[in-house]
Amino acid sequence: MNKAGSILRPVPGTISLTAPALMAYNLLFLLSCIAFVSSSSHAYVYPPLVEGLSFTFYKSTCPDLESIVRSYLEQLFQSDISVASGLLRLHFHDCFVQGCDGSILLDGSFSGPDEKDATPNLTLRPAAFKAINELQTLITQACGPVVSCADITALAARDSVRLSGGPDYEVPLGRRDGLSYATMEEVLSFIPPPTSNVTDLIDLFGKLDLDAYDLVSLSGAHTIGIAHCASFENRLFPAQDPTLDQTFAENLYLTCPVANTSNTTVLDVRSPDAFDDEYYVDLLNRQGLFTSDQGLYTDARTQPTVTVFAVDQSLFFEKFVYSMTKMGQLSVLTGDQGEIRKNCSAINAVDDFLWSVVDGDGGESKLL
Ligand code: HEM
Ligand SMILES: *[C@@H]1O[C@H](CO)[C@@H](O)[C@H](O)[C@H]1NC(C)=O
Ligand SMILES: *[C@@H]1O[C@H](CO)[C@@H](O)[C@H](O)[C@H]1NC(C)=O
Ligand SMILES: *[C@@H]1O[C@H](CO)[C@@H](O)[C@H](O)[C@H]1NC(C)=O
Ligand SMILES: *[C@@H]1O[C@H](CO)[C@@H](O)[C@H](O)[C@H]1NC(C)=O
Ligand SMILES: CC(=O)N[C@H]1CO[C@H](CO)[C@@H](O)[C@@H]1O
Repeated sequence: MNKAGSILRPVPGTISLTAPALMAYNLLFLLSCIAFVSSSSHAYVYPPLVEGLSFTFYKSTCPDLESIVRSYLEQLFQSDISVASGLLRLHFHDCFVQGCDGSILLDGSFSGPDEKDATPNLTLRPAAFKAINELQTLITQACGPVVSCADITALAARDSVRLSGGPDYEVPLGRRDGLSYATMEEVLSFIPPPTSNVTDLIDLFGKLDLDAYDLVSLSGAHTIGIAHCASFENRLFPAQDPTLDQTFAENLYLTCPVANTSNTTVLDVRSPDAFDDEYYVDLLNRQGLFTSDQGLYTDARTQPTVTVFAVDQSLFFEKFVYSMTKMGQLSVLTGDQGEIRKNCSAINAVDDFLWSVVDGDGGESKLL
């Protein structure tokens, strides 16, 4: 837990965190929370659940759901751990654009441009979409068409975190799948560019009722995964961003010698595949990759949280679980809203739909 050595070395000016400060932080965090759920491994604190979602939603209709997802991903990650970061990011993009309704998964063949084709989504990984579709096939074989693609995406994100070494938390379930595509305009206005400063980010997160503390903890997802040069080139060309650590910058120039290459590098230089708090240690060392990452340490409003997470991984995990659960409930469809997609890549055909109405699952309102 004590990373003081690595933190203090390249940082000009020492940050000292007293035990009382940490305790106050913990207390503040606990006081601001409502629901407790205990799992075998750890009890996390969750925000209030949206009406219609519950931790036991599929208990009778698909009791093996979570073990199906977990064991499929365990196997997949053994051959390719990089899909984990792809799946985590998929859930983020799904939730930020018109709510966690699985619309990110839709192929564009139905009614125009889909979330996958919009600019920030150019870099979503095909392997992650494939994993969701394969999971859905397995789940449908076991339980019938009862589990939404939005829920599968949320569970896959949780297991990606867990299987990369992060917290094992419970996911409220019961989301329904959306019936419409997000427009390119919506995608561009809700997925922040990596060149964002903290003011931009706080404003955007605020529109979704996420606060600056959520911003810092959710950005911790950048503890796994990769980025293309295009996402951080603004810090290299035409001139080097003075907030970059010099050695780190030199290595970035090796990966991206000129603008417009398609090379990639890892988001967390210390432990690229491990879900841990080293991302925050990177920031303290001026080794954050994006302007949006490094700004969290430069900006006085978010710096204290970065500093605390860098030395207290358990607190980061607790807060990450809390913020992920908030994010995972953004504008969800529940009850008889939306549908349970038969194919995560496509809105159900009209005959599927009529079938489900005849079958009495109460979806009449969808005709409108
Ligand atoms: C705070 C605002 C955020 C910005 C500006 C941002 C931006 C980006 C960008 C530009 C990339 C790299 C794309 C590429 O070049 O390939 C990326 C990757 C990633 N982001 Fe974020 N992101 C943000 C928040 C989040 C959140 C909230 C999550 C999840 C909870 C997340 C999870 C990820 C993951 C896991 C990757 C790696 C993907 C991979 O390896 O394929 N990000 N992000
Ligand atoms: C943040 O960036 C926006 C543009 O995205 C700019 O208008 C604003 O002045 C910047 N704010 C600060 C404090 O740098
Ligand atoms: C990055 O791309 C350039 C040109 O596309 C290539 O010459 C260079 O070797 C690449 N560097 C790395 C580290 O992959
Ligand atoms: C990179 O490519 C874009 C167009 O794709 C171009 O506008 C820009 O000038 C290029 N940048 C450099 C440094 O070559
Ligand atoms: C699911 O929908 C997509 C997009 O319409 C289609 O390409 C794919 O073949 C479908 N998959 C199955 C198993 O029907
Ligand atoms: C602006 C931009 O880069 N748009 C791209 C988004 O992604 C699709 C493919 O997924 C590309 O065709 C677009 O050019």
